[in-house]
Amino acid sequence: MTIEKTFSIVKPDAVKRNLIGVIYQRFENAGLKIVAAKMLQLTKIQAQGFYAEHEGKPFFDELVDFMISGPVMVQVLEGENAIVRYRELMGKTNPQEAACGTIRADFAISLRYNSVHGSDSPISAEREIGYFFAADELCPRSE
Ligand code: IDP
Repeated sequence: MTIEKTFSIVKPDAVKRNLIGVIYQRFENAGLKIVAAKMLQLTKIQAQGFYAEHEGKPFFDELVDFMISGPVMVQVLEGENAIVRYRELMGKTNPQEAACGTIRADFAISLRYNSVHGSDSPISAEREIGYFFAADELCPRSE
């Protein structure tokens, strides 16, 4: 059994539509524990740095503009195989390709306005958690 931590964002389109609670419910129903969380208004520099791997792609500037268009919720989720399991719970990037019952199939508006982010690998999870949280902001939940 591998207990992992993964990084998650409830993106501005979902925060604007008052979907924080229902999306958090999906995390908890799936057995993922929230071990850190906060609401943030990202700066342009923060959003550009977070999505640095996409710099130069045609959708980069609009992605950054979207991510700073309103507050986001950032959180760390913990659980068995949390990284892959949370990616499955979110569904594919494009909601039209996302499996029924996934967060993106149920709530996303479009490929860009797709409601949630989740780390895609252990290396990304470590980088992304560290990008937004200090180590002492994570609460152990071993119960
Ligand atoms: P992911 O969020 O499923 O990991 P990535 O490929 O890392 O997907 O893309 C990051 C984000 O950029 C997506 O979640 C989506 O909001 C946006 N995005 C990705 N590809 C496109 C595109 O082709 N057009 C518009 N936005 C895109």
